[in-house]
Amino acid sequence: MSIETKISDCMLCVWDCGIKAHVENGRLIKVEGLPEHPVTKGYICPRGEALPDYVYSASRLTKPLLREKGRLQKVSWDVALEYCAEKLNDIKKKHGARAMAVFCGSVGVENTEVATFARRFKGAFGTPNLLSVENICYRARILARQLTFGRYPVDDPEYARCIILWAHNPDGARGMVGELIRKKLEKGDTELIVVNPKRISLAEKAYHLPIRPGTDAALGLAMLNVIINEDLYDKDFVDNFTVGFAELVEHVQQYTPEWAQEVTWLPAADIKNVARIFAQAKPSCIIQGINSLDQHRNGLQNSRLLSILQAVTGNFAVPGGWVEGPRIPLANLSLKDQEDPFGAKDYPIFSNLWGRKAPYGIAPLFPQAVLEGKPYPIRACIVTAANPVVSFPAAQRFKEAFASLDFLAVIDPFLTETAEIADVVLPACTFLEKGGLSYVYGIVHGEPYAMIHSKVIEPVGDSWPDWKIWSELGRRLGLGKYFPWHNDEEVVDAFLQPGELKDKLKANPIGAYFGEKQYYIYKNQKLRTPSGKVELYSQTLKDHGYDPLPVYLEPAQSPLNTPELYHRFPLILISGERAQEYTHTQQRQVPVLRNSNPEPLAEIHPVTATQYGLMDGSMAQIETKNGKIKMRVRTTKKMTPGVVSVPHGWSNANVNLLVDMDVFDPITAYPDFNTVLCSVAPA
Ligand SMILES: Nc1nc2c(c(=O)[nH]1)N[C@H]1C(S)=C(S)[C@@H](COP(=O)(O)OP(=O)(O)OC[C@H]3O[C@@H](n4cnc5c(=O)[nH]c(N)nc54)[C@H](O)[C@@H]3O)O[C@H]1N2
Ligand SMILES: Nc1nc2c(c(=O)[nH]1)N[C@H]1C(S)=C(S)[C@@H](COP(=O)(O)OP(=O)(O)OC[C@H]3O[C@@H](n4cnc5c(=O)[nH]c(N)nc54)[C@H](O)[C@@H]3O)O[C@H]1N2
Ligand code: SF4
Ligand SMILES: [Mo]
Repeated sequence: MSIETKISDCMLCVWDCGIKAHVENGRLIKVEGLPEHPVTKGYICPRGEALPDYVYSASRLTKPLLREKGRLQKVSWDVALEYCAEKLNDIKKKHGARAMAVFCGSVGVENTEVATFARRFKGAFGTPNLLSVENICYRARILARQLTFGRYPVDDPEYARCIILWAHNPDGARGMVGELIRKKLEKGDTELIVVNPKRISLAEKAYHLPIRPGTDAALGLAMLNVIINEDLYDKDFVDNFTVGFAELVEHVQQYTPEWAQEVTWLPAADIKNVARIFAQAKPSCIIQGINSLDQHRNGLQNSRLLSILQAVTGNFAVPGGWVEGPRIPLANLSLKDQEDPFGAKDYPIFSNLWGRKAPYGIAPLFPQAVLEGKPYPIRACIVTAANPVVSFPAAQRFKEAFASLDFLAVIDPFLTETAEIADVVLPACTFLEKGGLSYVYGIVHGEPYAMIHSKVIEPVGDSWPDWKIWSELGRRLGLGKYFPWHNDEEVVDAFLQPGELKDKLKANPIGAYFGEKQYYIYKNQKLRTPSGKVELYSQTLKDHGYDPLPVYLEPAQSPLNTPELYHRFPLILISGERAQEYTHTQQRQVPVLRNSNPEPLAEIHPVTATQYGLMDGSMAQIETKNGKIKMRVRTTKKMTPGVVSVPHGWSNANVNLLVDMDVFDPITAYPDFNTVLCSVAPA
């Protein structure tokens, strides 16, 4: 018997935690954290610990599947790929290359190989249409920060004296950040403020503001009102390094804490206190959650507000504030598009900010392109590393769109709900079954760190690495010259140009830093905004017809905006708080994780539950104007009365059947996953 320990990292989510993988006779038996990893320092979450059960899950795909006589049947790679090539060629002949779209999910955003090969393939095939979860996640905050700072700084909480967890619960979504904050609280070296309709566990030790969902802009504007009128801003920074302060001063006068009290359900006194603590602590750091602020009809402006709060208090590019790191110097393996993807011209800031082109189209417009042929018909799609039939809003319409295509292929290690309706399913191996490159900077935290991730086990069954699937499909379409690679090492070499970083990574199995965080950059260089300074007032937004300074917009569905709807649906639904057992729609098949979190639970305040005839543990029907689902109730005093929090990613009770796409942020096309009016009743 031989047990080997391999050093690698977990690529199930953005953290890329260092791992020690114990392998017995070629089989993964145990995974532990890697204490020597300088960023993750031995941390892994329950999903990381469960990796052996995940890779050997009975529901792994082990052979390609092809739909024959209505049913998906196992076939050889040759048969599956030949079929794909034939169909794709047909569609190209009939409708042009742009009638094919590639759809890439969250794993793809975080995994360089998965995303890059999807992009390279669509370029080689000749379609501009790459759709991505970045159409509903994260890109909006990047844009908001670029519009303000010319670059994308991220939170640097380690040195902060005041942290605001704003629409974010790190215990589910970013476990390591939760640990860091707890350590800092124990040492007494930070204040903690939590802005969340739920009293999350970290809120027990914090100044908690249980805000009405969707009213964060009102809070942010009122905080600015206090900070400016009480002279708590950083005068030196504002005078020397920003533009638009005079306009901001005038603009925020209307947004008093007393006004915000009515809108947010938060006492004016608390708003004032929190503004003072945040401005005076120095350095201060807002840790912004993603869903509830960006995924809103006013999402980009919400994110802009947080940038402005960081800026006027002098917390940009300082240790403990927001800071940017260098970009990893990788070869660009994407191919140039001949035209813009669909939707680009309707969302010009999202698609092309100052010549920085987004590499993808507008995914929320996908059902319209397929079902109505607008702006032109999409007839084929290859979905990789995504499960949009469950994960996207207006799930029913997305499903209808996918089902009505002339050709749908899915590349995934598992038979997802999206794969179940495909013509062809191509089994990808997981990250543990291939070598690759992993790096984290820019996604979640400011550590510019990379690793050549080593292969831990051989691919399960007849699954293949993503690069190989795209390359073999490319070869069958006569596009082989774009895919000259034959193994994992050649692919890593293609990303890493010869040079210092490549040598360092090859010499260090644990990985290496590729640069340092960039503090005080504004002092000796112009920022990459048109003015060269921090833009509190955005002329770019104004030129495009949007508000140059963030304003408050009442949620699209609300007691004030839609009183009739409110009469039928008197509660506010928020969705998608993360659980540490699961990534979105994944891992429900892993027994140890499922035992720990067996079913979706709707969280409701006990008084609200009683009002609607529900008790802890009872089954409820949750209904919105879009549909209904059934789910058990968990009553908790942690939830603000009148608010219902529902997890996402459960196919048997899919909250995205309740969420629609009527409400787009006009700048980013992001849907609204929160602030949906709902009712609850015993099921
Ligand atoms: N375990 C796990 N981790 C993950 C993921 C996963 O699927 N599983 N997904 C990753 C991805 S892709 C993403 S985008 C991130 C998401 O990361 P985040 O968006 O930060 O998600 P959470 O922190 O879980 O949830 C958001 C919190 O906001 C609160 N909230 C809801 N509505 C509002 C509102 O209107 N205002 C305010 N102030 N608060 C509100 C909710 O109560 C909840 O506690 O997580 C990442 N991390
Ligand atoms: N209501 C509501 N809906 C939401 C959210 C919410 O908060 N509320 N959050 C949204 C957000 S922020 C996001 S990012 C999306 C996520 O949406 P998706 O990306 O669609 O969700 P996942 O379930 O993570 O799908 C990833 C798929 O990749 C597969 N996979 C894993 N490893 C590999 C690999 O190496 N190669 C390939 N080819 N496939 C692999 C997994 O098996 C899984 O099927 O969900 C969104 N949906
Ligand atoms: S799933 Fe868990 S162990 Fe894996 S990278 Fe994410 S946080 Fe780390
Ligand atoms: Mo996301």
